[in-house]
Amino acid sequence: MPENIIKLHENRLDKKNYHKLMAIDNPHLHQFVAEYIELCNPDKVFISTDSEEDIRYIKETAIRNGEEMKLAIEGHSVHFDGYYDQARDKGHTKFLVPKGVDLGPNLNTIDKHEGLQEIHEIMKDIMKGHELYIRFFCLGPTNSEFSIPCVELTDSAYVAHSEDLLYRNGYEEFKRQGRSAQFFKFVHSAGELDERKVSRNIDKRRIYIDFEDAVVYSVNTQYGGNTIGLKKLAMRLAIHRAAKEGWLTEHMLLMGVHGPDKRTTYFTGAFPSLCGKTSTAMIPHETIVGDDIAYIRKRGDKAYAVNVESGVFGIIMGVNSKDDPIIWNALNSPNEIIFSNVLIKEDKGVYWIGKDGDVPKKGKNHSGEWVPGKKDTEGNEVTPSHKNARFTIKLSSLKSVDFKMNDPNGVEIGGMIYGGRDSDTWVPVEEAFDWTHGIITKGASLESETTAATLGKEGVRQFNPMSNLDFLSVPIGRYVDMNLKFGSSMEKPPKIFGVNYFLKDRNGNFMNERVDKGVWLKWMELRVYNEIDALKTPTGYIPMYDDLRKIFKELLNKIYSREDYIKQFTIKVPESLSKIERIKKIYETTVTDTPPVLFKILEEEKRRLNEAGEKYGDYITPDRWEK
Ligand code: SPV
Ligand code: MN
Repeated sequence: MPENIIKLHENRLDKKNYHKLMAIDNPHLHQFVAEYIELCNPDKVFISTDSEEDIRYIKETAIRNGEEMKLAIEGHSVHFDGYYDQARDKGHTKFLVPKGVDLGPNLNTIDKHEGLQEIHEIMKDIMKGHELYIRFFCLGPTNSEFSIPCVELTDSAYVAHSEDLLYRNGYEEFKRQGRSAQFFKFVHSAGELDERKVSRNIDKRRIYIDFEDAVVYSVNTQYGGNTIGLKKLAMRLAIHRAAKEGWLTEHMLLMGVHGPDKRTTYFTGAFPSLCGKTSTAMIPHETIVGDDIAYIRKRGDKAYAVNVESGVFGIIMGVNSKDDPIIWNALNSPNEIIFSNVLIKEDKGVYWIGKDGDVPKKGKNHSGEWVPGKKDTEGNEVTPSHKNARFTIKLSSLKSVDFKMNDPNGVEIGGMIYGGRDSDTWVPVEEAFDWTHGIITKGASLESETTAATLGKEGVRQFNPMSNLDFLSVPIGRYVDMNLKFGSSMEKPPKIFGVNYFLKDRNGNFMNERVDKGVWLKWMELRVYNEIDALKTPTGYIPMYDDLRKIFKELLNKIYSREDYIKQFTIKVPESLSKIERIKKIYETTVTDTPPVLFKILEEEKRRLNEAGEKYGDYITPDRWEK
């Protein structure tokens, strides 16, 4: 290792921290760390091992420096992000693209040289007056073909603490892998803080991703989705790596659905943010492996998946004791939890939109002191908690955690689910004809109405292939092709399903209750083994009424009427055709490398819909398909 790097570490780190860093035999790591200590210029550097003592130090520092505040229940704390720093900033999240590389027109990019220059300028001395925390983690279970070691440099104890709840420790893994570690690197600074301890220079908020060197930079922001490097930032690096190596990185939950005779069938599920992914993964009666990101690999003729994370950064809005009893119990017990952007009451309890009980008369939230009716400077009403307010918790705090959650082999996947926020087109659950049909008409055709998880207007229908658009680091066509290839080389790939929890009637009311998704899961589980029959429609296989009635009764003790079934499972020919046209147009015009089979499959679907429409009319009730 060059002398100057050793010297720098000797100068900048105290003895104890120096030894902790040097215990990892990886000159590339030492050099990287040295570079950013020099550039960001923190007052102090803390190297965290996997020891309880080091982890406790970070946790306590977050409280001591005011980034988190203790709450009434043991282990609970709260963190606030700035009023305008409440969601992922898509506009300022960009890929640093080397000359000659083209990611297509849908991804946000900046020339690598120019971007690095800009971000390095912003980072100069940015940690002055701050302590830098350096942490090591492992994405995926340790000691597994899925493992990816990561190092995070951050001057936010809140970010470092969050990562402790969300990821598996990796200091020992770094020591084990030594010089052979192919690791991801993250540098984050919250930048200058104001008196409320929130990032002051939001205008200089930047999140730049260098997939070539596997580095992500994030500055002048605190919101987890912009700063927790191992989450969506690492995901972009992993998609790039997966594309090169022939596996998949997906924005997917991973869960065990429990079938007859103690059978467990594992499903992945892709849903855009705020569309029911976490609450599906934590549904009563089933077990959770993960709620957000999955790595999927083929072994023999089977597909296996792991949860990249070991905790949940989940949306809290709407969590209540009836619909989400598992999350509810965890959130009301003495666990280690960070609440972000909720309302703190005088008694140091918390409130969020949709929680059981009355809205408090006052409290403190991301806008400061809060009372009902409060308006912000633009005249918009300030809700008690932000719609994108979150809870951060270890999966091991949930009673439904699946026993294979840390299995280095992953779990074998039986089915893959795609679902978006769709008020008028898809039926509540439908099985694709086969892998190619599923990837194209369910995954690659996914659309969803926008939500508060990203900055900008809500309720606008947007194209979001595999719910992964925000995180893609390869051109869309190539990504769709990777998905097609993954399953088409398998004799019996996982089955693919489309679900829609958000179907509305003519009056704009939801047609289903939130708990109904449990029924769709049980139906899909049985379909993986073809244990029940289904009706063939132009868009896929839909359930038979008697099967659903039985599952509704057994699972929810609910009478499911034929009338409801008919309304929910009516195939809407005009809406389905418009959707195909919208999707086709996107793949024809804005995607530059669409695999030709996509157009063929969409044309076939269009022909089936037209033929059925001529025969049965625009709105085709399920009894038409009955044999
Ligand atoms: C999402 O928005 O999809 C999340 C949270 O899971 S974030 O980390 O913001 O991506
Ligand atoms: Mn997500």
